[in-house]
Amino acid sequence: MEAQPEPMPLPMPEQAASPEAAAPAANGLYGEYFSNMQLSGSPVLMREDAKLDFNWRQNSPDPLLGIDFFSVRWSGLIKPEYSETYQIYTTSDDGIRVWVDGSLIIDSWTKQSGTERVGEISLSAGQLYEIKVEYYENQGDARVRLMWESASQSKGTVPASALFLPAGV
Ligand SMILES: [Ca+2]
Repeated sequence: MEAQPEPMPLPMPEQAASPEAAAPAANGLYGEYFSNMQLSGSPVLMREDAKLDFNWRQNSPDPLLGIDFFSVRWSGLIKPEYSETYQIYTTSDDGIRVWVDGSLIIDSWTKQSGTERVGEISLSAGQLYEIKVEYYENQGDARVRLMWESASQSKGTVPASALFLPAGV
């Protein structure tokens, strides 16, 4: 009997060869924009936002929306660098609420101008946690920013490198 020929390794596409293939591919969060303040009905705009650091002032995020009375839901995953308690901060005009890993850590669904809020959660380095941010603009100025801080990390906007689109987007 002849020896079985060595099987030829097939060239694999880059993605299939990587164990990370199932992981979210792109950085940022997935934004659904609604032309009302209640996140109700179908979003009029869906887009990827690399990070949440917007100051729309008295303008609109997009011509599809008005300058007032809109709302946005961002969803995706957040990956911390350290195993520590994190402070999650928002600055928003107007209302905001933030869930991380299913916990509502900031709950400020109210009319307000440029107010900072903070919530706290313990996270483990390198793990992907679900994050959801809901926001609405009533009238006048509109802004929203998502920041974080921990013992090893100074306060700053959560960078795109720590944010991932939800699966299936
Ligand atoms: Ca406002």
